[in-house]
Amino acid sequence: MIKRRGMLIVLEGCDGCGKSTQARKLVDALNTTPREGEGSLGGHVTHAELWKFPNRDTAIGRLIDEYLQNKCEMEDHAIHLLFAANRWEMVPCLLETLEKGISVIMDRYAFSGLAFSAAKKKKLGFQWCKIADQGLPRPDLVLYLSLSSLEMEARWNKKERDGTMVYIRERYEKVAFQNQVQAEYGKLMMGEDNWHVIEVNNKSIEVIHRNLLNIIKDNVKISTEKVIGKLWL
Ligand code: T5A
Ligand code: NA
Repeated sequence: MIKRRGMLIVLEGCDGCGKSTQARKLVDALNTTPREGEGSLGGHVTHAELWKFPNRDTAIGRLIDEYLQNKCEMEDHAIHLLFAANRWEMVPCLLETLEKGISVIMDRYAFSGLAFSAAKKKKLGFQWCKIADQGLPRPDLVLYLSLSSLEMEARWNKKERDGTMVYIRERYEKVAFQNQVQAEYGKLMMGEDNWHVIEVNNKSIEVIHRNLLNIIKDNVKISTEKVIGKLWL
């Protein structure tokens, strides 16, 4: 039997679209041995881990956390590079994990870095924003959860983080800004064969979950037989 690497699956979308909820459910589903007759992934994915960016637990991540909570200010280019550095510092561990055959469900990645920075009024420039993340491990799948502005805002008011409810809005949680972010994501997904857009308005958590699981199922064999690629190279 061929030893397969793990899959790298990224969830993207605006703030509050349900990435973290879905990421947790996907990891649980992939780690559960399917019962007879249930949608098995054919034994291709037997173990999965949940990862998240920004990773607020590292020294760089703590700076990012302060910035997002409006506890400090940072020049736009500088914070963009910190977000990218926060991904690069995890690359050796990420590659090792995939190599072991463990799949990674990633709650945000370089696409957030680009969409949020490029959406800023003092434009940093789309191409400039891309450079810092060029060469990162390229995801096998990007699952983009698309949510309307109206429903988005309602969700910000009942946000949970690490088991506790958070009522304070973070820096980017403004509708006009998020609309611009969605436009930047639109540019990013153009011509990409590994992106899937999932409309999530008025859909239950369970329905979206099954939708995502089916997409993974359709792609698992082909992904795990290929060498992991390099992003934007
Ligand atoms: N950022 C990030 C950058 O600028 N550059 C970068 O490089 C990176 C990586 C923090 C911010 O950092 C920016 C982007 C962000 O602005 P974050 O920590 O991922 O990023 O924070 P958020 O995206 O804001 O995370 P949220 O927790 O707000 O959003 P999620 O994870 O998309 O949503 P989730 O799952 O927590 O759900 C939100 C609420 O909706 C409910 C949930 O129960 C919860 O209350 N919900 C549903 N309700 C109804 N129907 C459904 N189907 C639902 N699914 C979830
Ligand atoms: Na989240």
